[in-house]
Amino acid sequence: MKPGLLEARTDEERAALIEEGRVLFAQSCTFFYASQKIDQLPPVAGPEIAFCGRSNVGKSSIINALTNQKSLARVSNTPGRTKQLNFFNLGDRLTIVDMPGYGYAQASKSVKEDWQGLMFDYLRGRPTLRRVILLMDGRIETKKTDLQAMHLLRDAAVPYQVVLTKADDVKPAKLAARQAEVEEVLRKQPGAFPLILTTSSETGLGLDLLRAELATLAEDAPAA
Ligand SMILES: Nc1nc2c(ncn2[C@@H]2O[C@H](COP(=O)(O)OP(=O)(O)OP(=O)(O)O)[C@@H](O)[C@H]2O)c(=O)[nH]1
Ligand SMILES: [Mg+2]
Repeated sequence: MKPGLLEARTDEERAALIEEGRVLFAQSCTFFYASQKIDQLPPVAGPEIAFCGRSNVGKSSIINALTNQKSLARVSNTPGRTKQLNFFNLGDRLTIVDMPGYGYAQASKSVKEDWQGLMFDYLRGRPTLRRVILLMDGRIETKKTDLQAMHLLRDAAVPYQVVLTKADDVKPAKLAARQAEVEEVLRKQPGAFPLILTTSSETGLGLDLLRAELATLAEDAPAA
């Protein structure tokens, strides 16, 4: 893994990382696989990252926003929109996975168990998975299902990073309190990456930093 934002010592180093992120995400990004079952995953290829989080937290939206594409991943007001693991290829340098959301109250018990099973099998069995981006809503407090996801990630030994979403829809003071709350939660969670990013897919806030961080996990650009 290459040094990321936490290791950047100067403004120049930080700017260089942001530029790498911009260049990576300016590549074309295409959907290439949907899997409903764990024995139907696409073959393991290059480095992979996955977006996970509660239903409706904004996983599909942030994939669209990061890649500057309006309808690459399907977004919906109805929670539970994404029902499979959807795989996207970003410039042959990074595979991005959109995961189904958890914590959807109306889901049946069997659907919830299927989700947990699929997610855990995927997380454990994917050697190229570099990091999971665990999205948490910037407007509401940490839920029990978020803690369960953290435990699943810990048990699967997959490094994960928390990213807060929907920052445009919350007052700054409340957002700051939410951030402090998440920091406190993560202090007790081994395996969480120490940098929390705050984002909005509506305004683009924080997306340059997330692109920069993800670029450190991608395959190097081919030599020109
Ligand atoms: N205000 C605001 N709304 C957002 C933002 N990101 C997503 N939304 C809205 O939140 C809703 C859910 O977004 P999705 O991207 O479909 O959420 P998801 O996590 O993929 O949901 P599932 O696939 O059901 O698990 C949609 O109505 C989006 O428009 C954001 O940054 N700000
Ligand atoms: Mg979705």
